[in-house]
Amino acid sequence: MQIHPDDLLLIVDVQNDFCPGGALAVAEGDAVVPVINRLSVRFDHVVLTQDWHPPGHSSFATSRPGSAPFQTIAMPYGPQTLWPDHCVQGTEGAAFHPKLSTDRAELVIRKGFRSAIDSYSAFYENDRTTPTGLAGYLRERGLKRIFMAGLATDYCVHYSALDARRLGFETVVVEAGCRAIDLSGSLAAAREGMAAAGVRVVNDLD
Ligand code: VGL
Ligand code: ZN
Repeated sequence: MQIHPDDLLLIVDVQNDFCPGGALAVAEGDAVVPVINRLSVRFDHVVLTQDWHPPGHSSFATSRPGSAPFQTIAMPYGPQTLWPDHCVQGTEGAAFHPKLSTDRAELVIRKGFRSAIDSYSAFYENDRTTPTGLAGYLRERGLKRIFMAGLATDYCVHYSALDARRLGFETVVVEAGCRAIDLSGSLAAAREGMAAAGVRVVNDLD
């Protein structure tokens, strides 16, 4: 696939807590780093997202006595998976992987910083209506096609890709630069959902 000057690479949540040894480690999460570094030099526009929760965030199982991580609970905006405490603002776990090239990023979108609401997507919080501002940024800059990679395929990449399509962006997910949490079939469901929404899922860019 030909990369154009007005294409964007969106690098999703490549943070220590999603890598081996981290609080919500994704299997082989750190394997995306060299792939993404190789991809990012080919784009004129690079944006990073950073999961950025206050201590005691409502998506943390520890904020609800009697609940356990990976359990699903009802929130006012719908079902929500509870997670181990992760990506707490200002901690090492919330920092980008030390080998991730971040210098060329023109914007870092932080998300999940409202205590009462989780945020998987780079565009909207989990209520699907509170925007992060990314769509406005991309529109004002005239960027229309988004390539995505990062962590995790079945959560933040998946939700970002669906929202990107809903907002009318051409969307390509590069799977070589992604790894999944895969909770009870969530990876297969994410792949199906992305295909149905018109997201192009490719293994790698040649
Ligand atoms: C993510 C679960 C909780 C992700 C973030 O980046 O995919 N998953 N917070
Ligand atoms: Zn999170």
